[in-house]
Amino acid sequence: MRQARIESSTGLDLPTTGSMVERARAARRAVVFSGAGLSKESGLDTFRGPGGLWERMRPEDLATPQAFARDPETVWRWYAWRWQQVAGATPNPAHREIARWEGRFESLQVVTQNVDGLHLAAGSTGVLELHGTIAFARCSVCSRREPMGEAVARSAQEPPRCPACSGCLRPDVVWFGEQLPEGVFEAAAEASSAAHLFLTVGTSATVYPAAGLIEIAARSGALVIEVNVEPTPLSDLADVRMAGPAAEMVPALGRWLDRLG
Ligand code: BJW
Ligand code: ZN
Repeated sequence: MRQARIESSTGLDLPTTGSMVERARAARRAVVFSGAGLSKESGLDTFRGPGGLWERMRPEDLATPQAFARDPETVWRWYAWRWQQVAGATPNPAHREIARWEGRFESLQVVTQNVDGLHLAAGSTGVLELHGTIAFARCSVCSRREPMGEAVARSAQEPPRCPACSGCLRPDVVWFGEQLPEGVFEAAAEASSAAHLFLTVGTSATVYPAAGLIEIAARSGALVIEVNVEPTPLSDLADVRMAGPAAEMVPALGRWLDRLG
């Protein structure tokens, strides 16, 4: 296993010479892999850790198909509440910096576990949303989609019915035990195996298969950079670890890359 070779807690003390610097300078293909911590400074809660959503609620009661079958009202109310938080949130400096990188690399693939749409709102294009999106509801029977705002306006207390088949609407997200949207993980894995630079930001790296992308990138020889306020189980795979909030560290990383030319 590779050791973390560069540690930074300010983003200002990254080196300007050495082999890592040369790899960063030469990087043409980049992947950004993000999790809930990226949107923390946009005012959205993470799942795990202090103050996280799972401190107050059990995932198995809310984010599984079994929970929805057992108690659709509770699950729908929770997602209606989450939707309202997301609808009021705006991208933070980290989302905006990542969007700016599209002009810096020959190819930049954003892969997110987040359902909040903030990468898209910041201007990133071609974003791969591994765990779906809270912007839409979908029929649990016929899969017809409808904007979540409209579904919640029809009912925030219990799942509204599908106009086409009367099935229960559910959020268009991926729950535990469900398959990821077809082809999305495969595209993310392909980009990760071809990446020269792989930034993992704001994820606890505990949910699979998503977290496996970090392993794929490291195994394929990418320069792996981790931005997180805490170490993760996959921190040892990172060549560069930036310990701090994404909204500060990602712009600092961008300034470092700019200085390298
Ligand atoms: C900051 C910060 C700041 C804070 N700045 N950083 C292999 C091994 C073991 C289990 C499995 C396995 N493969 C599959 C599984 C099962 C399961 C799984 O992974 N379980 C593990 C938990 C053990 N996976 C699945 O079920 C997946 N499906 C699947 O595998 O299908 C295949 C299959 C199906 C059926 C039969 C057979 C095969 C689906 C996973 C779906 C995950 N869904 C959720 C909910 C989405 C909807 C919603 O939003 O409600 O996705 S769960 C939740 O976790 C959400 C997230 O996307 C995901 C990851 O969380 P994330 O983003 O990492 O957030 P946190 O909160 O965990 O971490 C935040 C981090 O930010 C922390 O590290 C902080 O330190 C940091 N931070 N502030 C920077 N300011
Ligand atoms: Zn339907």
